[in-house]
Amino acid sequence: MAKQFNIAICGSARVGKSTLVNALCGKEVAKTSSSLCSATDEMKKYVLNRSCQSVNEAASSIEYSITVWDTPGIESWTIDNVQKHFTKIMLESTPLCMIYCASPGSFARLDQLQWLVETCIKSNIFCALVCTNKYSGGNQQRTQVLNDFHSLLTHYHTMTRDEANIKYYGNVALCTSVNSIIYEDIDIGVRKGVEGINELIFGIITSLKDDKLVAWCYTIAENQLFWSTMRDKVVELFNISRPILEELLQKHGKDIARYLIPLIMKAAFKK
Ligand SMILES: Nc1nc2c(ncn2[C@@H]2O[C@H](COP(=O)(O)OP(=O)(O)OP(=O)(O)O)[C@@H](O)[C@H]2O)c(=O)[nH]1
Ligand SMILES: [Mg+2]
Repeated sequence: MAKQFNIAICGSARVGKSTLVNALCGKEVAKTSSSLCSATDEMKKYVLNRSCQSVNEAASSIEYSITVWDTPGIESWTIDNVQKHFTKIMLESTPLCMIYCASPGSFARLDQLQWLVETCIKSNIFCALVCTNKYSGGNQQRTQVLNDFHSLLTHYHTMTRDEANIKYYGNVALCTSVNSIIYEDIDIGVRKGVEGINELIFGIITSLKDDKLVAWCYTIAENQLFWSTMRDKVVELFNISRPILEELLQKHGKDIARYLIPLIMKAAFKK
């Protein structure tokens, strides 16, 4: 039977939750919308089934089933709404990670976020608080969102690292800002490329362990850009032998994730 994992994506309406899911997975799994009506008006789930050859026993394979829950963008998230949706996800199985999205200037709902973060930390669910669509508001608004995230998270853990625009709070949480797709404002001649996605994926990799780490790697397995850009960092983090990697690369070609994930698995379970 497949090992089951959940990932919960939460946040207000139209902040860029579905766009972030697609950017992380490296393919279109979630429907997005530029209209003012919510594209995600009910709880959506995307199931990713992966199987991998066990590194130790050549004959057996391990199955992972990861469900990404894209929660509806509720206009005015009441605490009841948040609790109802999140409790439903928790009942299915404990999420390995909760990703909370807020865009600059989006209605700050810190009281509900506090409940969410507290619930996650108590249940050992890693929290990634993300300022999405970072160029959609001014610098000041973006800083405000990040400051709110920071002050909330410091209630639960001191900040332990600040790297590549990501603040880490032990192995319980991180916060950062991203631009999931190209941002363009023709009127003022501004164009910004995708930012922070690879770093966020890598940040979550450094924060998870064991099966949760493997499940996260499978979630983003098809994100070729991540694996090709961040390959060296991943290799360094898990102390993977470069000659072995080169040999596999020659044999199997470009699908880096296919052979790198089993090596990550081996390293993760050895630790
Ligand atoms: N340039 C840019 N646009 C973004 C980004 N994130 C979201 N958008 C745009 O913002 C709009 C809403 O994005 P969605 O991903 O549908 O937002 P959502 O939170 O899933 O919305 P609902 O499901 O309706 O609550 C879309 O037009 C996206 O293209 C981003 O990082 N950069
Ligand atoms: Mg959506």
